[in-house]
Amino acid sequence: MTGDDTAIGSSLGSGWIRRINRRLLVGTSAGGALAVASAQLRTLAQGESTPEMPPMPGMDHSAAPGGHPLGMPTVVGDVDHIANGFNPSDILTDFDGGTVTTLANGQTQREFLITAYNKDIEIVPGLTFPAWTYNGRIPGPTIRVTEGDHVRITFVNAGDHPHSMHFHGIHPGNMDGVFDEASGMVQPGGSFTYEFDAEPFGLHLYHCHTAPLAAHISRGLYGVFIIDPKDPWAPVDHEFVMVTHGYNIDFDTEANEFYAVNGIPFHYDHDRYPIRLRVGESVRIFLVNILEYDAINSFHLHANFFHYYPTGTMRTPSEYTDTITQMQGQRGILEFTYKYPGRYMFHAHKTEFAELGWTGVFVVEE
Ligand SMILES: [Cu+2]
Repeated sequence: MTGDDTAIGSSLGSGWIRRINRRLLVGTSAGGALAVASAQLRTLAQGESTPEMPPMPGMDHSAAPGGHPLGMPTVVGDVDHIANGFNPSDILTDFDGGTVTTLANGQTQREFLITAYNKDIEIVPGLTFPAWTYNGRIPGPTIRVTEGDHVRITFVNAGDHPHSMHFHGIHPGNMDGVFDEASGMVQPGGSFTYEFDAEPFGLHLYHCHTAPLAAHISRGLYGVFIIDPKDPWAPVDHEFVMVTHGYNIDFDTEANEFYAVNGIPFHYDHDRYPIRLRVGESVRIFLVNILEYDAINSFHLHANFFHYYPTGTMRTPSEYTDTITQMQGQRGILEFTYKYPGRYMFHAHKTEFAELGWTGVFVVEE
């Protein structure tokens, strides 16, 4: 936490006022870059029913008279994905298996280069967040290896604070990225190589573990770490990574002002970049919650049920449901298929989070 962060935080009032402010933030700046679509705002204010949906093919709502047919708030315009250097639509399927070699003992080695650096990211149109990133993106690269692989990650700290990579999984204490330079806490300008054998199979994560921890994580220093079982998961038509997180843009360290999947709030909304599927296709989601400051996050799938594998460490699902909750650091694998064509929301079932960005849509076609 820096002095300027504190100044921004203290310029706002009590917790209650902050809670109200973060809601008004989306609603009161109509006319600016950040605004609830006016028709939607009217719908909310007057309790009107949502305007009728236009035909689905093409998803072009430009002809919808007076505005926005969504049942949820959104933002107007788009962020500059090119300047950001990443796009949540790509992050869904961007798996990094590293540079593969075979060691003398026959073991597969996978090597990665991860650099931490500061980067301003446009999180909603017209609003940039002074992020700390792994490889310039939020979340960081999805590192994907197989059980038993030797993993070698060279971590370079090009930021201006000490950082580390703390992996979830089983490894020696001196590879845990916590206490000091000898165990992988890296000063600005320094580097460290984390090295361990990948176990156990499952869906894991990595994040910075440098104090103050909450501040470092909330700035954006986290990513997904998948260890596939040696006997692989059944093949599916789609595998998607989803990291749920928030942005505490006033640095008050209490509540987030925006919530997101894979870096950009509202990105997967149905009139923006929904995720496209076909009826009958099998889908596997690697869902990781790293949300800071709010205690619990959740995932709800509309008009469908999914099999849920907590932490992805067992081959039998623990639950068949349409809603799960996750604490910070909890994660799990979801598997489902859509039976009918249509548009289906997925979102935090803490609906306040959904209205502040943690929402998306699957478009399912015949
Ligand atoms: Cu850090």
